Amino acid sequence: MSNLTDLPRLSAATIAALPISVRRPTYDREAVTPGIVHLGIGAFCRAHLGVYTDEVLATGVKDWGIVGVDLLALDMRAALKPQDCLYTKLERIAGEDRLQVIGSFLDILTTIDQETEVLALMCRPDIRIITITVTEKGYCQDAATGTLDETHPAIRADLENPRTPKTVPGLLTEAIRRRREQGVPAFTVLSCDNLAQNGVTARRIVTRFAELVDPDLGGFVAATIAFPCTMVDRITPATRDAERDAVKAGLGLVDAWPVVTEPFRQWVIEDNFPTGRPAWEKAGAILTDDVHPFETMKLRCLNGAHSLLAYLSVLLGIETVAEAMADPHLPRVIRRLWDEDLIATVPPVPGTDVTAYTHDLEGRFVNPEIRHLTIQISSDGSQKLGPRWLEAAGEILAEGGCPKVIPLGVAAWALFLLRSDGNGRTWGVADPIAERLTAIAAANAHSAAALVDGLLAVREIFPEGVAANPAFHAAVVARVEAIRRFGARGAIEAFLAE
Ligand code: CS2
Repeated sequence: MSNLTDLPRLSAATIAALPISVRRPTYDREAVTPGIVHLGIGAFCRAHLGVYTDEVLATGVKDWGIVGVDLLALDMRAALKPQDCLYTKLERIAGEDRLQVIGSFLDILTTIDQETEVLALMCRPDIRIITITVTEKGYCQDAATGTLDETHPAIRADLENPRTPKTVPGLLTEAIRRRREQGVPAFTVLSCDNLAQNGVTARRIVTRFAELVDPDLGGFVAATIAFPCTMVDRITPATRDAERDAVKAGLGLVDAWPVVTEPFRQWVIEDNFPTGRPAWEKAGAILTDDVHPFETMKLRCLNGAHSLLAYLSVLLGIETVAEAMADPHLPRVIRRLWDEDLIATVPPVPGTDVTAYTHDLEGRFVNPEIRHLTIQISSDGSQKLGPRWLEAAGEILAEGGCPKVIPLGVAAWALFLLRSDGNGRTWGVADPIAERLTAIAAANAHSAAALVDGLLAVREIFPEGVAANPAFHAAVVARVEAIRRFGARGAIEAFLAE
């Protein structure tokens, strides 16, 4: 942590001292009241939801402030409360830093020691939307089927004690139950996570959880609660001390936890808010009837390429996406992923040429000012492989084809699970089922076929139609063998020569 003591802290009291070049809330924050509770306050939602909402508040709207809830962690509240929940958004692009102080978060709570307050807040009539960014794993779903994982230990614990929930499905269900009991109109649940059909997934998970608590409540959730889908996009890596220092220099004040992000942002939202919503379109969001094509394009083309770069980069010892894009081979590999596998699987996207979109992605990925760690993107593969690669693979296989590049990605992921390049370089595997995956990989490391058999049998990740396809299986085995025999670099070169 950088030295936080030598300058005053960013806060409502010190904000007037900011240099003129730093944008800040132009509205009276004291007059803003909460309308949104956000579950899972991390960097991404502060660079995305927080910024869009800040711009809406700047239009004079007063009743759509946000209260953030840190789930089972204390650090965001500890960082932001002393600065009146103000924080800096640092937008970085070659040679240029743009600083803006965001004011849309009014308070931060944590479920660690404020469980009662969090549930009481979620039941307030003025709270009309619950937004969520808890990453894929926060939905406690079985990734292959999308249904609630009823064997998940945290879900089981919440089902045993549904009045004191810890999980997102548990918290939402209990708040919905109490609002119903108290005669408070329902809220809308807005998932802002990178899941295919995130609203549909949230609805399925919460409805099932509620049904298990009480079948009548399950019916109530299904009949009354809106779960619009969204596509969210903004590359926002974890903040480092160097960036805290850059913000400190730019503000002349200390911000304990700024967010660093690229200039690009996109938000496509299904316009289904029976309880009202902020006019996010005033900040550039696209409100539409059908998010599906946008989300498929983003999850497959952006996130799918990110994951391929990430696993190959970890094997090659490349630390960031920008460095991967400076590699002589990797940009050509993701170009082939797009051109040969993914673009054809994306349905028509209104107003967007998907090939042009992938060229724009190249421009975003090369940004050297955004140090997006490949090891960070490698996390939670069990949750990410499905929406990013395997759904597309399943569609290609169902039509009688075989994906050309996705098997290389699956092979790289399989070898990544071995946690070592065999020459002394090691890394960690972060995944909700890391223990199981790394044990399968280690036990089958003796042969490419055994390794692939072992991993493709993990049904929560690989749907039957993909796992049981002989052509797909053989393609992954061939890629694993090539990486083993020639090293990741040699195998990539050979692949590019095909
Ligand atoms: C990344 C995403 O970490 C990851 O898995 O692919 O966080 C990505 O940066 C965002 O979805 C961009 O909108």
